[in-house]
Amino acid sequence: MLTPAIRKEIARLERADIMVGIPSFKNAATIGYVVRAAQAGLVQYFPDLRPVVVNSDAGSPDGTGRVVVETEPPDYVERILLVRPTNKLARVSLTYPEVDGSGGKGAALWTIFEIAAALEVQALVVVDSDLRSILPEWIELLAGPILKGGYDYVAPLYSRHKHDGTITNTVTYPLTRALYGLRIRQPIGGDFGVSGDLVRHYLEAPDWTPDVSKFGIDIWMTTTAVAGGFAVCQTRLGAKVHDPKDPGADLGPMFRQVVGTILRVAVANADRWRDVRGSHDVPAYGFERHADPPPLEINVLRLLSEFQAGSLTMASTWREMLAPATAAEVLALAEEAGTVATTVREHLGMGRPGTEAPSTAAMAEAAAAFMFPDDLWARIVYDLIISARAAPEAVDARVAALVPVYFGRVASLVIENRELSTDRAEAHVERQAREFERLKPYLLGRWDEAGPATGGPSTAEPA
Ligand SMILES: Nc1nc2c(ncn2[C@@H]2O[C@H](COP(=O)(O)OP(=O)(O)OP(=O)(O)O)[C@@H](O)[C@H]2O)c(=O)[nH]1
Ligand SMILES: [Mg+2]
Repeated sequence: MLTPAIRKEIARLERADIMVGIPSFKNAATIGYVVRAAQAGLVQYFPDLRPVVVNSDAGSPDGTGRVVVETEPPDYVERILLVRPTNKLARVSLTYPEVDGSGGKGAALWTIFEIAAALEVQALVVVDSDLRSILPEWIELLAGPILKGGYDYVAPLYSRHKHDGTITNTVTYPLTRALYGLRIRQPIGGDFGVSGDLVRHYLEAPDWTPDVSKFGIDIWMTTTAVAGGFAVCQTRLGAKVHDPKDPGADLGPMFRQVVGTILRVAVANADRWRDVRGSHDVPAYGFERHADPPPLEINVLRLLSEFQAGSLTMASTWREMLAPATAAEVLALAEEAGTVATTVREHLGMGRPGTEAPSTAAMAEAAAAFMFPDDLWARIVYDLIISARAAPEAVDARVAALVPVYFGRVASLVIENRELSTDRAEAHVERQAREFERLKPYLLGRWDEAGPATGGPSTAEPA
């Protein structure tokens, strides 16, 4: 599956102990800094190991790969840090092939896994190419637990702005915690440490899908590690500053790929979560960090409007994928979202010529009447697991129909947290996660009711 060019690189490099893998797609503006930070981290913290940096690029037209090859070489790092490493750092940028016809971040990582396995690395560190807050220390923080602590999977801990990380806060964190019993706060953070053993396990996993080739990769890596019984820890990285996204504008496809993947993997791993009750803390590595992440603006009005608009076109899908009581509550709430959206528009005089776009805070204040309850959201997500088991072929369509409902849920959190500090907003994420745990019997009840005849573990083809 590797291209001849990649095979040639592997033959040239032969072996490595530690590898930093960087997936990219049109990141010419930011990847140079990430590469220099990775090089500096390898040279400073692991001067006795054989290090390699691999950029796995989508064939970006903006010259991302060229930036990687032309940025200051490792000797620059040796000069500024006054370190003489035992081994020369190798640096590669290559174009990854698609996996079964699908390209994306996950396909980029598949190539990174193949190279890491071929070079027999002990630790693989993966970092995003749009990071602005990465420091050399991150390489130690992500690889240290593997090389020194015997861990297999290192998930990041960041300080994120209270309105950032909405897919994490509403789905991947509470669901991973309630299903598998592990409080992994950033299961799709994008910056990870992976042991050589776990890399080989990934390459043998039978459940790679087109969504995993895209943004499903992060939750797939985390869940595959957890379900496989690998030793998992977290590491304190400070703030995550990167190209941020407004959930209403940018996150639709990412939501579908992440949530589609978490549902399919949940169905396949029912034996791993059926008997889990409650949850445990996951050990955290690294010194405490206090960092102020940059603020993020969210268009609350747009989220509410999309929720209401969704009810007009997707009501029948909502009724198919949700339990009758859940569907009725969602439809009533969508109507309310429409009413509140109208109030917000009138209150802020929007649509009149010459009026500026209002701030997140102003929109949230005007929409203060809107509330999407925690328990309803938890039952929705659980209903989707049941639906994914009963109709695996309908997962994509149903997760797409969930997007406006998710917008409603995000709007509610932004409104509720509009005046709160990051810590107080965090308490609401915890409250929601406890609600997922409390309602797990609801999931188990529906799962058992459906019985073994309607589905069972999926039978995905090996990748
Ligand atoms: N090779 C490759 N890399 C990709 C592709 N899409 C995204 N990436 C990389 O994956 C990393 C994460 O992508 P982002 O778009 O920043 O997504 P994110 O930071 O996880 O998402 P948010 O937290 O919601 O902002 C970056 O390094 C991207 O360059 C792709 O199609 N191919
Ligand atoms: Mg990013």
